[in-house]
Amino acid sequence: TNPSKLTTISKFLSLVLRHQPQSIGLHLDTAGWAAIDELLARTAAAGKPLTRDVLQQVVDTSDKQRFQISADGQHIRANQGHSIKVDLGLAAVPPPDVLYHGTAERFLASILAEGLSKRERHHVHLTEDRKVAASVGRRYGQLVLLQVDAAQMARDGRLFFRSDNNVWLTDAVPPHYLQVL
Ligand code: HQG
Repeated sequence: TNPSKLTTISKFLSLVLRHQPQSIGLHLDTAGWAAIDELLARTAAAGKPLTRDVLQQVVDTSDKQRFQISADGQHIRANQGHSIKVDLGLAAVPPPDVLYHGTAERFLASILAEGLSKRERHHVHLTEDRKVAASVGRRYGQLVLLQVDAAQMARDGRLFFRSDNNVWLTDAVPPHYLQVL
């Protein structure tokens, strides 16, 4: 399957596993898992037939490891990025001293006034990797790279979670922890 087809399928999986499972009548459990058999049946019924092989290829080739297949091979979920209510069961872990967030210039005034908020998702998404932050920010427009004083946030009692694909998650980042790079 060619890369652009895999990207299209990956975007479709992000939609149904993070945001709108009901759009194809898919059921996710409380931890965000969908039964693969059901996913294949629902996608076929929605006119977007998918095979198990292709699904595995999407999981294996995802640049950010967006999805995981359960140990028994029967279920799939998104590692992070949900807007629907799911409990990924992540434990709070101490963050690295510094984390990054990429955003667009047009959001900057609001972010410096209110801090980073989680918007439609469950958490604010941060990364250890400046390049990843930059590519996320460029999706929205003229890039602004923000540095987050995670060490100070942790000392102040704020919790951090790390998704299985190494995205750092926290509830909110007030402006005094932010520095524009
Ligand atoms: C902005 C990618 C105005 C925020 C990444 C961002 C991530 C504010 C947008 C994942 C604001 C929210 C998530 C405020 C935050 N005023 N704008 N107070 N606070 N914003 O998509 O972090 O490729 O919900 O800067 O790797 O961009 O999808 O979050 O621009 O993990 O797998 O509001 O998406 O992963 O946007 O990206 P999002 P995000 P995937």
